[in-house]
Parts: sequence; structure tokens; C-alpha cells
Amino acid sequence: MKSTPARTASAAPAPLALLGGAPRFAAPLHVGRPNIGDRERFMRRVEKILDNAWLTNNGPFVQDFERRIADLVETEHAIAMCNATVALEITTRGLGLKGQVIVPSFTFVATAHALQWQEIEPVFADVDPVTHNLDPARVEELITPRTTGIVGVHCWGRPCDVEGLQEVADRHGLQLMFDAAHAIGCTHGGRAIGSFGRAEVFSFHATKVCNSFEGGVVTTNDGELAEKLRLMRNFGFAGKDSVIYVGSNGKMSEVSAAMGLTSLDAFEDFRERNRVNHAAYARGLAGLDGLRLVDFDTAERNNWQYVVVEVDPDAAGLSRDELVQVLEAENVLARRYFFPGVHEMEPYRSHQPRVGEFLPETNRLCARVMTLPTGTAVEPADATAICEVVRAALARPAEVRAALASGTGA
Ligand code: T4K
Repeated sequence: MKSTPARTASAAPAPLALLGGAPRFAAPLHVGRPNIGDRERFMRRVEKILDNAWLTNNGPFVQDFERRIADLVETEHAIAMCNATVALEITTRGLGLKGQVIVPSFTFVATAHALQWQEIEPVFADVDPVTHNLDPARVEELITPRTTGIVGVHCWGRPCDVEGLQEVADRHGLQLMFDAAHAIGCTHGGRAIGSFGRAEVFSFHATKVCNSFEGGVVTTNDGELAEKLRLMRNFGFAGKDSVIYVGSNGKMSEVSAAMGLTSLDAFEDFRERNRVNHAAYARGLAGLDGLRLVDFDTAERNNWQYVVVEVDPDAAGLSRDELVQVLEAENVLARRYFFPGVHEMEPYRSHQPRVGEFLPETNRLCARVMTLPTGTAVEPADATAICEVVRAALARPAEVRAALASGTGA
């Protein structure tokens, strides 16, 4: 598998760039650099699309992509859409959610926006500090007569407490669905994520382990729901001149499906690169006080697409934000996923100004978590070099802090 040759790592453990050394990487190393897959195969698919003169509206490549996803996640139905945000909107609409829906705040803003866009109020529940996923006990406390559903997020591809959430949902007659944007190819209890709750929504955005440039797929075993979602993604058309629902335009284009198929062809290679990179990070960060690399249950299948580190500033000697700046000076663009918490973003911040008081674990994670580069653009040696930078910074926190304060840093 080819990796992006746009940067070089220097061999010696150089002085930190923040402290006057040369940046460790000549070109930026991103979180979310797309995995490209086999270009020739993609180009051949594009040629075929042009030959077909069938560019969108449920074409053969979209249908093929849907079959491949349904096989992969072992569901009866997979409905491809233009992105996961629209897929979330259409799925919540198709499920008839209204009033209030309980979601985590420790997520990408799209989870909440998909509800708010339809004037459904997202109610933020706190997450479990270890799993980073919704805590069913906190969810249950927030149920009111206006609550109609729960949207769990399998954060980083690690499964939610699916059973705990399902029990809460059943006890209160609520719909349960999942934002599985991060979780393609992952399992829970040996069963593929994709068939839990009423429906699950995957993202195939460019930055995801498998991508279709932009894309989302809803999976479900509920045939009636699947049919409704298929119509809703196409303006509600049930036949040539017959519209039976309010619908949107959520269709995936053929060229996106061609990229999605090409990505799926290489998925096992992508997964393996992510796994070895994660292992390199685990070795490189081992023994550093105050740093916790989020791990994955090796009894399950994982896609390892996020390398997530929690930084305890007291034990580590530097904060997450300070480390992000140290890395930036080295051309390593670590990301603060997810910061700030969605409850700190508009319109939620204005709608619910005090809700943060009830989200202590979310607030703690938002202040401590950073994600590091992985994927096919990153070699395990790059991961090792990034860890050396972190180690070097933590060995001299006072110097780092002074450089940041004086503005001589990044
Ligand atoms: N639910 C959850 C839990 C999600 O995490 C997401 C999306 C969604 C729902 C919604 O799914 P979609 O509607 O997007 O299908 C990025 C992604 O855009 C977003 O898809 C993702 N989650 C989120 C976690 O990350 P940003 O705003 O941080 O993206 P951006 O543009 O800063 O890109 C990230 C990095 O990737 C950059 O440093 C550059 C690099 N990059 C990006 C693109 C697009 C490239 O190198 N090439 C590229 O083509 O949100």
C-alpha cells in the first residue's frame, strides 16, 4: 500500500521545534488524511459510470455499494445517502422522533444538529469516563414526557452499552438508534455494528477509514423503515408521479459509490495499517505518566481509525492544549476531537446555558482528549516519532511552557 510521500521524518531525536529545533516533519501530518485505495480500479469504475450515462438516482454502483455494506454489517437493508448528517436527519424523521431526544454532547456536532435541524430538542446526557459513550443511568434520569428517542454514538468505533440503552428505551417506550459514523467494520459481542437499535448510521466522509468522498449509509433489519427511508431520501417519490412523504434529496451519487466500493476493496489493508499504527503509539507512549491511550477490545473487530489520547495535566505536567501546540510546531496537526462539547456550541449554549453543570465527564474529556494522525498516510515510524516528541516535551514541561508563554513557539 502506498503512503503519501509528502513529508520526511528526521532520523535523530531532534530538539523540539518549539524550543528551536527543525520541525520533525517537513509537511503537515493530518488527522483524517483520506485513505485512497486502488486508483486504477476507481478510475475504471468512473469510466464505466460515464459509459453508463447514469450518474445518480439509485444507479448500479450505489446498489452494489449498498449490497456490500449490508453484507459487511450483516443487515437486510443498507440505504446509501449523500452524507451521514443527512442520513441522521432522514432516519430520525423516518422514525417519527419529535419533542426531545437524548444524545451525548461528547460527539461531533452533526449528531445534535441532525435533530435540531428538524426542531427536535437534543437533550445532552453525560458519558461514561472510560468508554466515552452514553451512560444509560444518566440517560434514564433525563427522560420526560416529551422524550421520544435516544441516539447513541459508538464513539471512536467502540460500541455503546447497547444492551443498557435498549433496556432503558424499552422500559420507557422510546426509539433507540445509533450514530455509527465511526464504527464501520466493528463488532459488539461478536455481532457487527449495524443491526442494533432500530437503525444505525455510518459515515463515509473523506476522513473516515472507508470513504466515498462524502457519504452515509443507514442499516436496519426493519423492511418497512428501510422502504420509508429510501423514499424519503428521494423527495418522498413512491413512483414516477406520486409523492407520499415529505422527503429530501439525500441520494448518493454514482461516483461516490465508486469511491466507496474502492475503499471497501482495500478496507482490510486500511484496518491493518491503523492497527499497526495504534500498536506503535501504544509502545511509544507506554509508561508516560498522565497519558492514557484509548484502547480497543481485541476480542472484537475494530477499525482502529482514531488514535485518542487522554491527557491528565496534573500527572503529565503539560495540558492537552500545550501538547497540541508542541505537536503543531513539529507539523503534526493533532485534533481536539471533541472540543468544545456540543452543549458549548450554538444554538445549544444559548438554549441550555446551565446544562454543562450536569455533564462533568463530558467536560473533563473535552478538556483532555486529543486525536493523533493515523491511516495510510502515516507509517508506524511516524507514530513512533510523534511519541518521541511527546516524551521529549513531557521531560521538560517548564521549558515548553515558557516557550509557549513567550510566543517563541508555534
Ligand atoms: N456523527 C459523528 C460521530 C461524526 O464524527 C460525524 C463526522 C458525523 C456524525 C457526520 O458525518 P458526515 O456528515 O461528515 O458524513 C471531520 C469530518 O468532516 C467529519 O466527517 C467527522 N465526523 C469529524 C470527526 O471530522 P472536521 O471539521 O474536523 O474536518 P476537517 O475539514 O477539519 O478535516 C479533518 C482533517 O482531515 C484536516 O486536518 C485535513 C484532512 N483532510 C480532510 C479532507 C476533507 C484531508 O487531508 N483531505 C480531505 O479531503 O470534521
